Amino acid sequence: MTNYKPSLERLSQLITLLKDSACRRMTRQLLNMGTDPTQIMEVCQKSLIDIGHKYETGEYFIAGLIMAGDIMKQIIDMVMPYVKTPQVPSGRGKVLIGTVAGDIHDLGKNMAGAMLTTYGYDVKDLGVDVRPEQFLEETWRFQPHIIGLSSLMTSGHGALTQTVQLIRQQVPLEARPIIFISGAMIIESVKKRSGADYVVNNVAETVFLCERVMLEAKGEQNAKQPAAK
Ligand code: B12
Repeated sequence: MTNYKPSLERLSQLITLLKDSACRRMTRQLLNMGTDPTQIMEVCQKSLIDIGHKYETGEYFIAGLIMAGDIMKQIIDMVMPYVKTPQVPSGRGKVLIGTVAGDIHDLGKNMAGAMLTTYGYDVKDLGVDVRPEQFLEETWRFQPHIIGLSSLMTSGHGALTQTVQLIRQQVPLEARPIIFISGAMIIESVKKRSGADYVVNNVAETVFLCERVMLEAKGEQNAKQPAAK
């Protein structure tokens, strides 16, 4: 068997070839070498997009998607403990997340949830196949600052739009959460049509935007407070 030097490029090839034990070995080697865990996750995400294309073109079947999901989950589990926990206090903001109705893809959502928890956010995860009414109910109960909706399939865009619009219609302006949408098939036009505030494409972007939203919210709160005498 050829011995390859550990590299992100090789990991990507191994994922695309669905070699699960070799992927685990390579991930372990990369982590031991001090590779940035978020870089490993980005490589995985890209490789899974390639696998999606192979499924579309008939090179891989549903079993390929299942194996890819399984490999991704194993790599996330190995990598997460290596994500450096910043020195942040807890209770930085409340984030409600879930995958929209009709969709059971959850790896990206779980990754985003784990990362936000690490960064001190209070995350409530509603799971997968979540109806718009469930998101609304939990918005009343949990009162999130941010809602993150995951939708990996084009067929889920209707549910995404319904969810955003239901929350927009029912929640009064002063309590209105910022809504993020995310997933493989989401493009800017979907954001416009749905009425969501932001599209996020990866976990780094998600954390960055949450920080920005919370800073802006705090700024507004301070502006409303009477100046100290
Ligand atoms: C793995 C996989 C599966 C696994 C999912 C396992 C799991 N537990 O999630 C299984 C096998 C179950 C599956 C099933 C199906 N799948 Co599938 N799947 C994929 C695949 C290959 C990878 C998805 C993935 O996990 N990516 C890795 C993660 C980390 O990336 P991500 O989801 O993009 O998430 C990142 C960001 O978007 C963001 N993010 C994501 N979610 C969230 C949420 C929040 C709150 C935040 C803040 C951020 C955030 O952060 C993440 C990390 O950076 C994609 C291909 C692709 N292009 O993505 C197809 C894909 C999504 N699947 C597809 C299809 C067609 C199906 C099936 C219909 C197949 C079938 N015939 O049954 C079923 C659908 C079942 C259903 N009703 O939901 C199509 C959808 C095509 C379309 N136009 O709609 C795709 C695009 C493949 C393709 N190119 O054809 N699938």
